[in-house]
Amino acid sequence: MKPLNIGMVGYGFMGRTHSNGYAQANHFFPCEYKPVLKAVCARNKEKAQAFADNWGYESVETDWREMLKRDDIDAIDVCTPNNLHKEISIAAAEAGKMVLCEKPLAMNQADGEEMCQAVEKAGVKNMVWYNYRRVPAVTLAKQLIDEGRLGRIFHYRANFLQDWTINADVPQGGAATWRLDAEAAGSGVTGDLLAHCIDTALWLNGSIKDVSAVTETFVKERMHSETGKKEPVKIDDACSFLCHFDNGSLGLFESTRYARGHKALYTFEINGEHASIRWDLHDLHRLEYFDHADDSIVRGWRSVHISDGEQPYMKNWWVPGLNIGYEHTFIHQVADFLKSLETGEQMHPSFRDALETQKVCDAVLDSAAQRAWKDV
Ligand code: SOE
Repeated sequence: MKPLNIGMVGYGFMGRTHSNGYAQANHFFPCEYKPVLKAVCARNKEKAQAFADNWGYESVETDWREMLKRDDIDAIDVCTPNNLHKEISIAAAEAGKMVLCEKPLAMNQADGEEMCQAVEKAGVKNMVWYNYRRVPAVTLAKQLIDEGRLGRIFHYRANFLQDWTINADVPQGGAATWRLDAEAAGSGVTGDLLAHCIDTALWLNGSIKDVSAVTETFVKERMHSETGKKEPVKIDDACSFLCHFDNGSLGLFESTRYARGHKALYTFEINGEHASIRWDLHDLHRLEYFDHADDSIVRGWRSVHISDGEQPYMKNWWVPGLNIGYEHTFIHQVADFLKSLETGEQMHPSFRDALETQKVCDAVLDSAAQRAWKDV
């Protein structure tokens, strides 16, 4: 087996999901390439060492620039807050490393464009961790749409609802709450949650032409972990937008961190001329499917349990009837990346694909700020 030596920058929640993906992929998806956990990099050496010990990283670095100098590292996994994605990704590409970057790609479209140019100029493999594409039920939705089973698409509806920032005492900034700090995150729910919905939508339903959005920041001031003072909150707590897709369908998207009772409810529904599909992250191994061609006396929504070997990814897992979950999306993403190294095919979503999502996010935020429709 050929080693793929990984150097990871950052070690938070996403560091864990990716590390698990690297550890598991070869067990279930045989491939020429095998990830080797060479180094994890973080400013706090003790914490990085504890992470390395837990996940089996061979070494620890405290300066990512030092990691880029190492000849024993092939790929850099960027798991930092969003404001560091650009600098690290560009430097990694210039050092000839493959770059696997957490979502969203960048703080904005201009930065994303520079990142695309850097990886393309260096000719290095790249991908962005929009993991929900690789939920088997979502991949099956793609297959059904590509087979034409839905026919002409009329409506695309998506929500991503959470409730973890309702308490005004949650600070902005800091390891666990940098997503509330505009300096670190760029935006709020738009870049964090809607970006997932947009990535899936562009993949399933094609490009978005224009958007009309509204955002709200419900808690106007929060303690900043760096200054220790209450500072204005500059991220969007909630964002909803309407859009036209280039295929003529209408889109309706909503995201918030203020939907009491919802921790991470990502749902979408797509209505076509012949059939509709809907999916719900809290029941992620099911795809609901309504086919108008069914015999009318039994016509209705089917709840398809995704565990059969003929369904995407499932032949590599247990036996029919036994389902898999959230962490497997990252295992699938690693497995597909390793396969792309073997076949030489382009991995998706690439930096370029993720730039398309970034463009929609920017248009959404501009639209909300200017109270106007915006072309993407
Ligand atoms: C935010 O709470 C978050 O962890 C996102 O950052 C992830 O991308 C999403 O998958 C789950 O929610």
